[in-house]
Amino acid sequence: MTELDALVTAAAQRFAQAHTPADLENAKAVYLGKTGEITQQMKALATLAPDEKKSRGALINTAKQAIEAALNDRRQALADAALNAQLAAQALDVTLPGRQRGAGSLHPVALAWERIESIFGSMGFEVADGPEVENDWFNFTALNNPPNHPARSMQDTFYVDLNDTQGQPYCLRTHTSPMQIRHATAHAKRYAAEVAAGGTMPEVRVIAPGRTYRVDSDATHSPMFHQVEGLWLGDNVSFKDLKVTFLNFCRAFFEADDLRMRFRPSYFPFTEPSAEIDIQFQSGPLKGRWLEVAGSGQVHPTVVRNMGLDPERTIGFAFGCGIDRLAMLRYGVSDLRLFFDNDLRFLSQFPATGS
Ligand code: 2U9
Repeated sequence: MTELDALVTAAAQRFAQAHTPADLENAKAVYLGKTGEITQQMKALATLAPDEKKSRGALINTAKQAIEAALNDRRQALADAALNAQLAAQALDVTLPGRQRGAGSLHPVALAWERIESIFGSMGFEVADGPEVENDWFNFTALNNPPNHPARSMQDTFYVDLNDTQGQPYCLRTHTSPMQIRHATAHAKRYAAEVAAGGTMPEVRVIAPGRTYRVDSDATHSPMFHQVEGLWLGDNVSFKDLKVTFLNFCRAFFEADDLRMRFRPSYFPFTEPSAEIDIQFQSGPLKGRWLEVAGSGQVHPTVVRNMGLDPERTIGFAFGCGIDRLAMLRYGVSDLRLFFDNDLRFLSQFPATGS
């Protein structure tokens, strides 16, 4: 082995021992740097005769190329190793399931709301809509609750700093009745000409679910809560219809065919006579207890007249109940505040669609 062959072998071994790019650059300097072995050999050519210089120069060049080739091989090997290490560190399991967007779920009050609309829908009730900020007429006066009437204090509410055309401040509605007043008033207007010509007024059969507001805040009351009211008016709609309608609704809503119901006399300005409605489960954790779930009554003649209908010809009933309360009973929730805490541990227990 010539001295140059030995140099190439030594360089290759030295490069093989370099495990980082920095080590490799240091090793390169030993052979190919300004004061490196090959450079020394080149400088030594100057002392040789021209013939020898040529052949010796060719041999040195061959050795230099071999060292450069070994250097490049080692550079490539280190780069490959670094890439493999990086790939191993960032191991990607392409068989893992993709990250999906959470489907979310419906709020229990929304679930109860959907259920209420669907059950009353199956009994021929339309769904009314209307504003949450109301004027005095629709929220109070039309409902036989005139200014300064003591019954207004039953429904203390929030007022908006703006007066309506009668000089009364707008308020956040205290019940969903204004929606029914609006619905029935439009209905009466729509059929007024037919009635004047001797025809009969088609019946009003509507529910009004929605947000309502009162100045009330404790474990069982929230300043914002949800109500559903029902209104069924016609020329021969009686308390019997109220009993059947509400009993069927409760049995369907709670999926309890043996659920019992009772009426207790009560007072509301907009109904006369009025009654509280209690229900009793025959099984389950609430078995045997009478639970108050709604107020109801025959719509007061003044209210019928305020909707543009003739109380001598049109009669019927109304009821009102809290959707939050129905949801608590259906889903076994003991604290109303859970509905408004926004805690996902609670909310994610409910299904994504109506139940
Ligand atoms: C019109 C006429 C009458 C709706 C009614 C009640 C009785 C009632 C409360 C129950 C608990 C509200 O959720 S609650 O706080 N409601 O007791 N509501 S009768 O009467 C009407 C509605 C509309 C035109």
